[in-house]
Amino acid sequence: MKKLSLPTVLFMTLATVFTGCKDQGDKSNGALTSNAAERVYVEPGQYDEFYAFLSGGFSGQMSVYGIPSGRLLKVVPVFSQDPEKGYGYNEETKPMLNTTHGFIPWDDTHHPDMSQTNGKLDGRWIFMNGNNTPRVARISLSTFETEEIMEIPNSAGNHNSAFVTENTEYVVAGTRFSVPIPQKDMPIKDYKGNFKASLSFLSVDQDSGEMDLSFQIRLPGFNYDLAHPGRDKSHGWIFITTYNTEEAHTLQEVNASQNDKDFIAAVNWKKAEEYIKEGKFKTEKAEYAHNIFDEDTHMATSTIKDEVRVLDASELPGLVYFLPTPKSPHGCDVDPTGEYIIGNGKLSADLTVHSFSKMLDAIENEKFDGEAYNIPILNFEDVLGGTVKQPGLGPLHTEFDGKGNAYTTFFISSEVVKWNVGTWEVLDRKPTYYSPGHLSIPGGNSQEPWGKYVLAMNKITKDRYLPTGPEMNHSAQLYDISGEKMELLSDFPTIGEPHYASMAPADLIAPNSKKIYKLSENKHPHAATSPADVRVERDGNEVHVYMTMVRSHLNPDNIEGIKVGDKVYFHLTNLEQDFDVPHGFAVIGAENAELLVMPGSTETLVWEPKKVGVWPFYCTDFCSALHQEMSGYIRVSPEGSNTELKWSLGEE
Ligand SMILES: [Cu+2]
Repeated sequence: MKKLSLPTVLFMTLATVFTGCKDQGDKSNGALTSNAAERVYVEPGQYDEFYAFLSGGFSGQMSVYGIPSGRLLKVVPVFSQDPEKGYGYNEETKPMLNTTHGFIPWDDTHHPDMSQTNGKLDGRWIFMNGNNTPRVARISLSTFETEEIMEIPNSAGNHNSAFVTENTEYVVAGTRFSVPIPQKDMPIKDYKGNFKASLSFLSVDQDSGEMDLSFQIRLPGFNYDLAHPGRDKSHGWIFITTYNTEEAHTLQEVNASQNDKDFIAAVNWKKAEEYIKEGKFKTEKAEYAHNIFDEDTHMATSTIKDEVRVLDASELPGLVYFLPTPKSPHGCDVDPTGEYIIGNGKLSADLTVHSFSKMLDAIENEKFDGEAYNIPILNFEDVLGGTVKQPGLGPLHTEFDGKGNAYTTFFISSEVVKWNVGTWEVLDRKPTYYSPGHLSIPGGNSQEPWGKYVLAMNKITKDRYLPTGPEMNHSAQLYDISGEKMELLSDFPTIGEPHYASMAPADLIAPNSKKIYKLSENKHPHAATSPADVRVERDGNEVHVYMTMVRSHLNPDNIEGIKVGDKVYFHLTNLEQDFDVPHGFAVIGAENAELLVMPGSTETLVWEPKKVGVWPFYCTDFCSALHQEMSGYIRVSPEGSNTELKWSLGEE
């Protein structure tokens, strides 16, 4: 066994001490003031002031909460199949989960980021990463549906993603793990110097939101963790934390913690655009899927693309610089002015803050302290903007309130610490229950935060709720940060493992929320928008049922002439034109899920009956007083029988 380094031993010891529960805090709810309840209470019929969009971590989805109440408003399926909504099970959305590895019905979501205009949140879309099979999704904040998924080639572990630049020019996605590029069969021990990393720039169409993989930057074979685009004065740059600059391929917990400092990579993407214009890229073969949900037809298509433009940072001067940052930095956060870049060194006693203007000055005067793979390393002292001395243990992430303060989560010492940007003085600290990862302030990673609340997303819940077996749902905690001191207001359980959350004022989102899909605009090729369109058609052993749904019947509700061995496509159109009247559809023995069809739209469920009989189907979503009557029968005859194909509604 190799010798453990001192910082690692220290980290492990502290982890044991601090991730215990109860004994370190007050067993009460931790709220300081008696009116905390009033401040999170939203009266029946009243609305929350903010939306919070939380990644679902290993659930693969995004959950939407109201803040300050902590009420769960919706779970939006993104990378995982969702039987509740039929997402990834119905014929329309299956192509959304297509990749070059095949149909991948799950992923690990980490960082939702909202579109911005002039450095301010604009409430149009949320972009979010799939960590495992590298992908970036775009979710509409009008329909609250996933409209697009782009696979990221030459990447492995798309953790460092998805980050939106100041005018949503790009969504930036970096690889966590370095790998052979292109992938090939080679010994793992030959990692060092041979594995490489990619940073992808997905351009965004400003009308449709559609993404395109514009180019990639090839980087040395370190691990790339988190990033933030510059803003205001640093617009045009993106800052990315690295770890494992040791390029270790085994026992990383020891071998990737040897160097005193890793790096923040400062990437000049405006320079990258110039290089692209000058043709300094290589076009490389790389297959990746691009999946789009069409707004008019409500059907997704998956296209496999096969090329990417690559800029090599080791060959193109001025593209990337390394800022030495102690010690295995995790979060990388940029303050609202764009001047300060905060490196949250997981194993570091202090928080290191780099200065953007000092960085530019150091670059101009070539104050370099060596290079890594031909990329200049800037001198630590020359770029240092400030140090927050011993603010806590295990810093992970920082956000800003727009009033000159920063808030950092400390995983090991389980707390949120408020400090001043500029004097670097610690102003306040409050415990979290327990071990927070990210935190979020509405607009807290933009030029214009709404510094009223901070939400800490805790990894460990332990004794905060009634026990629910060996696992407790992760917990979020809401703090009021409008005053000088933070005040803990409430706890609420979350879904999966929320990493980051994007929060925004309700006024920015709610007015644009879609109420219905207009039936007159339904362009689904299998829609039945009137009784005249209702029919059943056979084509060999494929049967297509064109069915409508309206309170409180399915049309047709009697179908005969189906045989064992048939493949039945139920195309359901919801004729309702009222807000919040979806109808569901389920049929016995279906191997997929239900359908949940929104007003005015069409969805398709495939059913392969295996047993002879007369089988019921029904509406799953309680829609009217006569919802229980919203059902029908389908008769399945033996294979080869000559039962006549017929369908009806209301015939005796
Ligand atoms: Cu119904």
